[in-house]
Amino acid sequence: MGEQKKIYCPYDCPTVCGLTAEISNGRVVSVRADQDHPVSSRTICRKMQHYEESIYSEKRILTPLRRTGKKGEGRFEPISWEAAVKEITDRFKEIIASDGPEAIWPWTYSGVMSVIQRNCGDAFFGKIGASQAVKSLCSPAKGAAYTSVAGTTGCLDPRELKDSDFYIIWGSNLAATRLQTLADLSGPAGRGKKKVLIDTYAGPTAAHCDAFIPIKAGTDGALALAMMHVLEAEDLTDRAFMQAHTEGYEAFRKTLTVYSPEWAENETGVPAETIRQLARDYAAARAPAIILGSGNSRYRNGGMTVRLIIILSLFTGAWQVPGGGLCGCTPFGTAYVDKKPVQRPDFRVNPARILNLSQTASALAMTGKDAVRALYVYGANPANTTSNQEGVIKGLEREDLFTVVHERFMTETALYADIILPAAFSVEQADIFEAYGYCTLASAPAAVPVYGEGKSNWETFRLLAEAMGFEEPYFKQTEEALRLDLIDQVPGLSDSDRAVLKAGGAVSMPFSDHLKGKTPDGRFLLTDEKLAEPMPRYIRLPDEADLPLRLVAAPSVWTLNSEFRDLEKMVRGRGEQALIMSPEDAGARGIKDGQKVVVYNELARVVFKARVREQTAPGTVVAEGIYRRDDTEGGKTFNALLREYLSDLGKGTTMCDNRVEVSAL
Ligand SMILES: Nc1nc2c(c(=O)[nH]1)N[C@H]1C(S)=C(S)[C@@H](COP(=O)(O)OP(=O)(O)OC[C@H]3O[C@@H](n4cnc5c(=O)[nH]c(N)nc54)[C@H](O)[C@@H]3O)O[C@H]1N2
Ligand SMILES: Nc1nc2c(c(=O)[nH]1)N[C@H]1C(S)=C(S)[C@@H](COP(=O)(O)OP(=O)(O)OC[C@H]3O[C@@H](n4cnc5c(=O)[nH]c(N)nc54)[C@H](O)[C@@H]3O)O[C@H]1N2
Ligand code: SF4
Ligand SMILES: [Mo]
Repeated sequence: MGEQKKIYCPYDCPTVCGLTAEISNGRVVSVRADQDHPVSSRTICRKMQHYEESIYSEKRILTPLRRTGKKGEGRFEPISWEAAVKEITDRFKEIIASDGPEAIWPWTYSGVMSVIQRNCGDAFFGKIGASQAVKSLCSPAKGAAYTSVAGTTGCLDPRELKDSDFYIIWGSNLAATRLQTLADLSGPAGRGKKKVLIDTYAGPTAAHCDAFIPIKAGTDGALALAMMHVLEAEDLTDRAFMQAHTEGYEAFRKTLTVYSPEWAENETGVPAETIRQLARDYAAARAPAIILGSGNSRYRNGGMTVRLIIILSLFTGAWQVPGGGLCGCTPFGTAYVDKKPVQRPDFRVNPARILNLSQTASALAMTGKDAVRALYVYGANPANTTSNQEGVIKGLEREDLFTVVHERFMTETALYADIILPAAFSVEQADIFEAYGYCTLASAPAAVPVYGEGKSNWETFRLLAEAMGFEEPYFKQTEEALRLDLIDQVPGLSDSDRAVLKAGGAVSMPFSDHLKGKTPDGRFLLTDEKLAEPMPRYIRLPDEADLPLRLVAAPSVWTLNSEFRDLEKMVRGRGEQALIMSPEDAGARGIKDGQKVVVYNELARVVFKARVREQTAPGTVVAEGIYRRDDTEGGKTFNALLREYLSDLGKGTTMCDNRVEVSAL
């Protein structure tokens, strides 16, 4: 047996599972669930069970590369780090001199979620004065809505769900994205307790639930309002709680009379009787928990929808009892680790413009003095994760755009780079990990030397800073020194927990106190004067009438955004890019299960394989996962169909809110 070291899953997943890596001759030879981990000791997902295969994959990029072919063609030659750093910083200096620093746009999102590697680019690009970004790819609408109602109050840690007696899983595919939570609900803690899933289609989580309610995409606000209508009409609201702990209840409840279950049936496709029963079951429970995913926030009305669901979670006073209330994400409300020592907002030399990642195609199409002249992509794959894929690729093809991609694999985006820098894997870099779905904190030093010539984000920015002539001591630190410093600064840790983190380990943090409303006056805000829509109400999505179906993005159990597509087993298990549709919608178009179909709107035509499934909400078509462009017909994936709309709150993605039509190929 080789040496054992604790490592952590670095990906954008709520758990940050702990793994034990077996290390032999400086290489990871296997990984398994860390038996000491406060959340994930039982199991880790199938995707991470052979992490070593990704780390030492023959597909991994091992040296810096310079483009020799046309953009997108994929022809590169190896170059040294010295040459790559010189070429990048020479170009940056030229562009700053000719067009100003805002012509440089760093593009990063969630490839690596750990504190140092995710955030360190901000210091470098702030010092340059580069353009900034609205980081909008995931769930800003959900975050903004939660903050509006609950401020920085924490919500339920999933470990508290053992005390709940009724579960509504609302727009979350637990079997893919919250495996540990699903294990709890399906195990002794959840046995005999009713679990209701509300989603647009019966994904893999449905089999674990007692009831499944298919709902038309983007209409959850109507369901929440109708449930509150029933609670009011049948005198099931905890009025004393609402009066004492919320702001705006009396005015809001008067608006509920129009939202009858019959009205909501028409909007949502959920039968009025089902809505009534759900509201009654919810009110009858002592400690009901709403487990809220991000799905229903990714709409032009997503912020409002989330506000309404959070308000519903307050209506019966559930937040007062253990296990009752809302299990969203970020149960600790705010973060444990102060990011400022990593991001260094004080380095920023200008109030640079802020471009939205969900509108990258438009940003790259700007010309003249607004043109983006250099794009620096790290920890992200914009050619396949944001809106208007064709538009993004058109931008990446521009000969006058200098593109650097810091990556581990030859992604769709890397194919368009002028310079590719090889990235390190999480086990090869030091960092701190805040789980966004649990109250846990973890940290680990680098466990093995870097394979090939890869470098961490931190090391890369250090080299670039040196070549730019930046003298700040910040850029001279090692990531390991910074890691230890940051751990020293975490407030409220015991000495022993601090020692565990420094040595490499995970600690449990206190659960949030849900009733200490951390809003300005300690009360939850039903009405919020700071918003364009202070009074919550139903906002019907606009109907692009000629395109009758709404296209929804869902996660795959086999992959995580662009991650794990290097593993053949995952790619095979997942199969072809597929479109899940209801028998009604398929029948009306003469489409049979397994047949090839083309999904189209004014942006693109994309080929999928039809999967006709019962219990898919009519009018809604769903596709799981992000596919490789070269595994699809015509190189177009789901994201080619996404318009650049933004959500009502948080300027976030609307990746579930796009009208399309489908026809047999
Ligand atoms: N295996 C795996 N794990 C992952 C990911 C992955 O891709 N694969 N992604 C990771 C990332 S980046 C994130 S942000 C988290 C997300 O995790 P969660 O926030 O928990 O959300 P998801 O599990 O993605 O589930 C979203 C669900 O919402 C549904 N949905 C869409 N529109 C609506 C609607 O209008 N109403 C309702 N009721 N449901 C709707 C979708 O069909 C989908 O099933 O998971 C992370 N974990
Ligand atoms: N169709 C569709 N589109 C989606 C989604 C969907 O479910 N369906 N999900 C959306 C959501 S919720 C999200 S969060 C976004 C995510 O979108 P992105 O943030 O673009 O994330 P990924 O696609 O996972 O790409 C991350 C890349 O970072 C690289 N990487 C990993 N670790 C490191 C590192 O330490 N350093 C560097 N430099 N690179 C690293 C990986 O190899 C990977 O190629 O996608 C969104 N887009
Ligand atoms: S991807 Fe999610 S479930 Fe899998 S190991 Fe990582 S944190 Fe755990
Ligand atoms: Mo995400």
